[in-house]
Formats: sequence, structure tokens, C-alpha cells
Amino acid sequence: PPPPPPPLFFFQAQAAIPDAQESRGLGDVYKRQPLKCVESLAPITRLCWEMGWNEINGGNISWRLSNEHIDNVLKQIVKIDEDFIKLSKPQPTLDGEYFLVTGSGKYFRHAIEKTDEVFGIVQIKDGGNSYQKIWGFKGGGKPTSEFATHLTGHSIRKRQSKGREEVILHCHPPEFIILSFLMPLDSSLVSLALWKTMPECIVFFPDGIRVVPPILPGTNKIADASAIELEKSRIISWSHHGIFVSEESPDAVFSLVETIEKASAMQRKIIAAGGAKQTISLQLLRELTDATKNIRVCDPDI
Ligand code: 2HA
Ligand code: ZN
Repeated sequence: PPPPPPPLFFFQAQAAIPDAQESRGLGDVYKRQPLKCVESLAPITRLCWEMGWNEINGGNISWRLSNEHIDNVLKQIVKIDEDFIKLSKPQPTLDGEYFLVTGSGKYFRHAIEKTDEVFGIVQIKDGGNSYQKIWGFKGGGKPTSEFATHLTGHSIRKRQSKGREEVILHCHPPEFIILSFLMPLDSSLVSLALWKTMPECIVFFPDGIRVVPPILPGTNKIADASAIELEKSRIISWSHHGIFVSEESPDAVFSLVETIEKASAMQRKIIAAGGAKQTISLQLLRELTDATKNIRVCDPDI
């Protein structure tokens, strides 16, 4: 008969404990294994800093975790026994959902080397009135100051995208912000200006950009004003402040901001050069939308 398989399982797990002083047993081993969702979000977060979109503690990112990620999280962590913390803005449609989110005051620059300090995972509880910390926020952190707008955004975009969109990124891309100083604060004008600058724009964001007027960051007021515009588009401009974008994955949300920022830079240079002599025509924009209708998230309003 073939020899029995070697009993690798336990020994491998035990061998992963590097320091007996610090370890409290197998629970700690599982806690230390990287969480898949964190492993995929941290490098993108760091890249946002490298792009110059998230200086100091600027910006925030959150991910409404799918069942696959939640299973991975619940298998690997020892649950932190924390109280329920009240949400400033209740979110009944998100009751029970798990969010991976950056902490208040944390730096995108530190996303890789201080992962469990920069990020945390919370679950929405109590009919959407509270949240509970599940993982991370090492050193006593809490979710971003813009958590009210993130949750409002998730609630609306989950419904509008039929569950497709999961990740929301708020950042401060300079070229995009500059446009809010040079152009009227008007959703149609800004959307059209970018669509007419680069063919990719109408293909990747046919829903355009919706402009929110300047409002104090971190408030329920900016969440309420954003909610109106997020019904219509997954991209909003916080005038003179930044961008707020919803997409299906960390990679997709990054790519969308990258595209918008490139088109904004081109538009800003066109304005600085005294304005365009000609642009992509409405006729060509319509042909582009016809040619790409199979991959579009929605129809453009042109
Ligand atoms: O500092 O970007 O909008 C975090 C922010 C607030
Ligand atoms: Zn900001």
C-alpha cells in the first residue's frame, strides 16, 4: 500500500509562528496571513500617492466586500470585540455589509508598510445605524472623515450599478481640480470638455462628471449634495477639492481616475494655450458611442 501522507498541516501552521513571546497560538497565525482584499487594495492605494493624488492624509478609499472576500476575512481573523459605534448618517440599505476602508488621518504613502494601521474592516450593524470594527485600525484608528459620503455613495451606486460597483476612491488629482478654477461649475460643460479632448473619455465614462459645489469636507452636507449627483454618475467633482469615483475593483477605480486626470491635463493645457482651434466633434462622439455600445455602463447624454 502507498505510504500515508505526511502530517504536514499542523507543523506548517506552527512553523509560521516566528516569535513565541508575541504569539498567542494558532489564532495569531491565521490573523497574520495577509487578507486577499487588503493585498489587492494596498498597492493601488500606494500608487495613488505616487501619482500625486493623495498628499499627506488626503483622500480615502473604501471597498464593499463581496462574499468571497468576506469568507476569506472571517476565516483568517480573530474578531476584535468592539462596541457598536454610531454612524452620523444611518444607512439601512447597507446593514450587514463589510467595508475595507482607510483610517482617518492615515497616509496613502504608508499603505504597504503600515497596512493594518492605514486600513481597517468594519461591518455595518444595527439596521444600518452603527458599525463594528472587525480588523485593522491598529493603534486606535477609525474610518475616514469622509465615511458618511463613502457609505452614501456605496448605497446609491450599489443600487444604480446593480451591485457591479464595489470600490470608491476620493483623491486630489491636481489637473482635475485645476479645471474647477478655470471652467464653470457645470456638469454638462465639464463632461463635454473632457469627452471632446480624448476618444477614451466617452467610452470609459459615458455617464460624465457631475459637479458638486464647494462644501466643507467631512460633513453630512457634502454627503447629501453628493448623493444627488451620484444618482446620475459614478464620477463626481468636489469643486476646488477633488474627485469621488465608484467602480468595480481597485484596478478599475484607479484606471478611471487616471483617464480623467490625463484628459484634464490636456484640457488645462488647451485652455492655457488660449482655447481649442478644433475638438473631437459631436458627430464623432456619437459614432464612438455607437461603436462601443457593448462595453458601456450607460448611454451618454449628448
Ligand atoms: O483628508 O481628503 O476630504 C481627507 C480628505 C478629506
Ligand atoms: Zn479630500
